[in-house]
Amino acid sequence: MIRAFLLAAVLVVVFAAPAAAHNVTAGADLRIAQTIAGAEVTLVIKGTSRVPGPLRIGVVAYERADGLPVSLEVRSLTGGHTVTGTARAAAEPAYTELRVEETGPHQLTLRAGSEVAVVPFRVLVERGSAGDFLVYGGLFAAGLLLVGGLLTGATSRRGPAMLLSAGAAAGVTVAAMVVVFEPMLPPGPPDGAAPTATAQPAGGRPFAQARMETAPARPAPGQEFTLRVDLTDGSTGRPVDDLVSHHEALAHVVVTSEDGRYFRHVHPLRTAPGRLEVRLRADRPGRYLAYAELEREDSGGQLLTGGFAVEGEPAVAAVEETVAPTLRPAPTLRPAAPVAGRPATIELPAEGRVRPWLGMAGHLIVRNQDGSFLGHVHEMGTAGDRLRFTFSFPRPGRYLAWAQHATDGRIVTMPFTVDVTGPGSASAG
Ligand SMILES: [Cu+2]
Repeated sequence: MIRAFLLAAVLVVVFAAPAAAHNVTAGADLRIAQTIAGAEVTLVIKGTSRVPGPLRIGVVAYERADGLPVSLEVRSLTGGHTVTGTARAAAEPAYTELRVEETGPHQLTLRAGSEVAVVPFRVLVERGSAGDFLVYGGLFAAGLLLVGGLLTGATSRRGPAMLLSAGAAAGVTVAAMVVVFEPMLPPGPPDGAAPTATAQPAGGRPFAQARMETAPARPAPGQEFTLRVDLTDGSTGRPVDDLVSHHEALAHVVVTSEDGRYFRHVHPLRTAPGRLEVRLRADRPGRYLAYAELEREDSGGQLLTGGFAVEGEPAVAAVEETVAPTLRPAPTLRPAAPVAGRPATIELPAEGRVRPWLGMAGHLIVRNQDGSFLGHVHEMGTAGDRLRFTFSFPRPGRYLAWAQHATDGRIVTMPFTVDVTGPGSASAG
């Protein structure tokens, strides 16, 4: 009987579905960076433990976003129940409470300025685990049997009293065993989880294929345009709509001009299934390179590339872009002449108080001159007002690099170049 019970419990946990992508659970908040209305924000949906109950949603301001009004709409995709509210972006946002009626798939529609993003997510609530059931069940049964044993013992019927006490001991043993072994077992699926996929391709889902284009097709300098990334599944050709939040965003898009004077690190909005869009402006004509870093559920991270051209006379604002980089101190490199294929340390002072952004203190993005290589690493956890990165440049040559961190109301971008020597050449040390 007990063995059957334990076996059933083990089967329940072994066949439990793995946790899915955009989940709002009791333990974890869902954080998604968005570039919207010319501002950089992070949408936060707080984890919830009670459904029906309030879902708390806030908008953290990072750049040109303080006080930005955002309208919110949460809709249940199973019941259709819809609630609306408003939020204001702030460094420490006040959370808007929207009541959800059920667990399962939902979508959040976010509107700011003239832009709209639709973020799919799941509301999950942890069920009591099979282990909890066994612990409480075991203790409850033990308690009943013990009382029974004492009562029968008191009426001096030895045989039945022994039997009941033995049962009580077994109940306590089951409970104790579960307490000891349960931490080693994976938790069961929470309420509202996606049903386990039956036909999962072996080795995970294929990588997404991207088509990157701009609207209008030939943006003019100084004119706002939309960079659109359409993602399709390589095998089925259908839109890819299963991106997982990866470093707190559905996709990280880096756009640079060929010469590296233009740099944007943005977080496009999901505007339709498989479609990501971000509004940009470039002040100089020329060729631009775009990279999208994203992760498909059950597939791993990938880097997609594309490009577009800006045509026409340079816009007036183009002047300011070239001034800023020359004012910054050069970073400290160790070794002073980095060698291809070996780790180099890059250290530079932060500008102001460092606020975590995208889950990290600092980000370093590195591109080679022709744009065929793009690397991205994170700050090493240096205390104080310095940022330190370790990066292994793949080949000799000149690299364009941008170190980024968030501070109060602003994202600081520090561009610099690094010359990397081959392993054979003498190091200037
Ligand atoms: Cu990013």
